[in-house]
Amino acid sequence: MSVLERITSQDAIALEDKYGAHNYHPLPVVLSRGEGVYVWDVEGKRYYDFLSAYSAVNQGHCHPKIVAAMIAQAQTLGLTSRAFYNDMLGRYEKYATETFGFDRLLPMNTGAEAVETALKLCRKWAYEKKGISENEAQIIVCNNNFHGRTTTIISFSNDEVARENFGPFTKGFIKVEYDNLEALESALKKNGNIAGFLVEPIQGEAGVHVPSEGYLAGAKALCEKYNVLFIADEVQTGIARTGRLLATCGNCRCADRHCSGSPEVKADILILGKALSGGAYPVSAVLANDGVMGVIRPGNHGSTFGGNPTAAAIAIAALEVVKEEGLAQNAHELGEIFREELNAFIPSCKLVNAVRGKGLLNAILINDSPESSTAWDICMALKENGLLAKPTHGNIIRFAPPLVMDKEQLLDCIAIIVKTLRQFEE
Ligand code: IF1
Repeated sequence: MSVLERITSQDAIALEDKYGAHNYHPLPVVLSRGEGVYVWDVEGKRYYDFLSAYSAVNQGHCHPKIVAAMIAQAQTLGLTSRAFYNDMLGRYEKYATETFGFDRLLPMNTGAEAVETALKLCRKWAYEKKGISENEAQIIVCNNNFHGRTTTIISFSNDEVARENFGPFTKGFIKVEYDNLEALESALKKNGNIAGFLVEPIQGEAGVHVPSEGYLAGAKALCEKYNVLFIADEVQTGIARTGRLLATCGNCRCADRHCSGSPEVKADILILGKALSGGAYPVSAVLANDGVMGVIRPGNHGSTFGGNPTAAAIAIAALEVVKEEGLAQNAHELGEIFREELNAFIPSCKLVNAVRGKGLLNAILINDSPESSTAWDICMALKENGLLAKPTHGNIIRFAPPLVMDKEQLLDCIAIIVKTLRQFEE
């Protein structure tokens, strides 16, 4: 069988089982095509994609404008490395810094690389600007965080499955309770060597935990009070997912009228990834103003693919799509409908305790133990009914469709979710 011959789902799964590392436990569906809010399996069945590749495909699968930009650039000049200049990077850096309201951008590829970059930048700023003694810098993170899977990042994770037998771990991190300003201030008071506070505006993997109103602004104010950098990991919440261009917003210059961002919540270091490319290509970035980014000098940091012309062309197109198609406003409006409809349904459904989220990053809490297979079984039934979603931890199912979904499609998806939950009740 030639590598590109059509194969059955069963064959595809068998190949991965035999030749691939078993580092995932995917839902048993083999996808072969995507367009907008839909994906198709190899047998031709169509599904609504309610995961969006973990919020990387905000602009919808295979968005024509993004794909066209990728093809055009890849056929012209794909990669130069940063040993030389190229004619796309500066244009991308200008467009993105103006879009998000920062002086400078450091281009990387994956979200984890951007998080690592932000940690290095924060430490270097602490030694060279704040005057913390070399190798003494501490960065505060939150319990139940998810920032990626490198050895340093799992060093401050409390997910034992992600940590087991990967030590020794990187030092210099202090964990505090998420959404608890007293805990944050207590850590800041206790230790004079704090360089930064790394936080997800909404904890996605932990189960779409939306913090209390005022938490992010309060955390930012505490960072200012103690001269500590506020580092926002918007890899999953950014790029219009939560109903605004950024969940922390701040003074970004997003076009959507809904944005009620307040400058108090503007990050000192902003981390972007996933939908920065619309899911077409690994593109991530770290943005900061000159007072922070100015500590980086030639040779301090880099990456073969970071800032390549193809990534630059794709990211410009992906950001233009967000603005041209009003995706933040759409995510806000459809998110309101989603939670309203599910909140109306939940009282009549013993299986679901609650729905929570912001914009089109939502989750339902299943009324069963995290160790149960109920959430997984519900996702298997959703798959049969034409909608793909996956549990985060045990009893929580994340719902995150592409932001290009329209109201009719959303209502169709809600009907599928309600029908499936009803089937489980019988
Ligand atoms: C997996 C989770 C989501 C992220 C935030 C950095 C990164 C991620 C807030 C790293 C990546 C992905 C990774 C993927 C599954 C998915 C995920 F379930 F793992 F936690 F979305 F919630 N910051 N999240 O969410 O970005 O290096 O992956 O590009 O590892 O299984 P990356």
